[in-house]
Amino acid sequence: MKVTVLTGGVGGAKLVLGLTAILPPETITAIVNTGDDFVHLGLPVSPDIDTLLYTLAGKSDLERGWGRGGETWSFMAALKELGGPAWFNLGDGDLALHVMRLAAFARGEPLSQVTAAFARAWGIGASILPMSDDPVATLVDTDAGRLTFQDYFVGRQCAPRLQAVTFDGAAAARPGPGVLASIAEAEIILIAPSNPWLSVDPLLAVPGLREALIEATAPVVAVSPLIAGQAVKGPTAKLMAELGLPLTNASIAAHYTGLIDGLLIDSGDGAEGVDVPVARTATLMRTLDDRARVARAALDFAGALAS
Ligand code: FO1
Repeated sequence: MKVTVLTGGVGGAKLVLGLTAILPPETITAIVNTGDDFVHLGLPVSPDIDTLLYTLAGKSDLERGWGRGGETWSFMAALKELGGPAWFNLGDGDLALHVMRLAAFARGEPLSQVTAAFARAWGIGASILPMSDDPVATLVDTDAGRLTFQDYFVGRQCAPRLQAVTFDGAAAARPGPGVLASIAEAEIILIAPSNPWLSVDPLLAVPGLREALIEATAPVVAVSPLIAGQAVKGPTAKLMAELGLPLTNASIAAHYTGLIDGLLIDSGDGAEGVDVPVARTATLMRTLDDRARVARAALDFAGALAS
């Protein structure tokens, strides 16, 4: 059973972890958003890839949702003494990923290769594929102007009113190694409960990805990021309101129209206006059991759709 998941952010990582609890990790491929990536103090940071690496390696900080558990911050303390930028926190352990990526890039190695090396070093069996090895930068048009993703998300804590999201470099980006094959060969394809506009759209903006999903023989099931019209974490609901979209599963289904065969929604939610089949489970993922349950429900739903 080959399962391919399109994922970004913390919610996506939770679903992938749930999948690894119920399937052999080697059968799972995660195609990961790189639109959040940026260079900070000369260091290449890939937040969604790193969040997934930490989560699957059991190294993530469960409170923060990003970065390492048990992290120390002596680098940041020293940086602040020197008047360096304090708005984006680089933990002492986290720095190792960015430095190793920088060294890999200096050797001409692409993001996909160094990511696979990290996964191997941490004994991660699932395949973690960047959506592209080419640079794609999510830019957010707001009432405070056009912002880079991390400036919007971290620097300004998603406060500015969002008007549009664009993906600089997407038109010239090629799908990363293995990405199109993992969609074509999948028996089930899942879209994780990531922010559709900020974390999934960058993936769909890479030429060839959207088409591959449409042509895929596998059923495509999206897990709604909304529960009772709210997002579990992050700016999804605020962003939808600013885009003038109802905070409903119908808006999520409409966003994925033509791409998905089904939408997995929370047990307590309605499906009015959802134009694809729905299945329900308690989609809030706090514990590993929760993650496994949502993963199981998504796989069972996809299986039912396939038959
Ligand atoms: N998020 C924050 O809210 N504050 C931070 O200082 C911060 C630092 C950081 C460092 C490395 C990394 O991989 C992620 C980091 N994040 C931080 C989270 C990051 O902005 C988000 O995880 C994604 O970009 C959106 O999912």
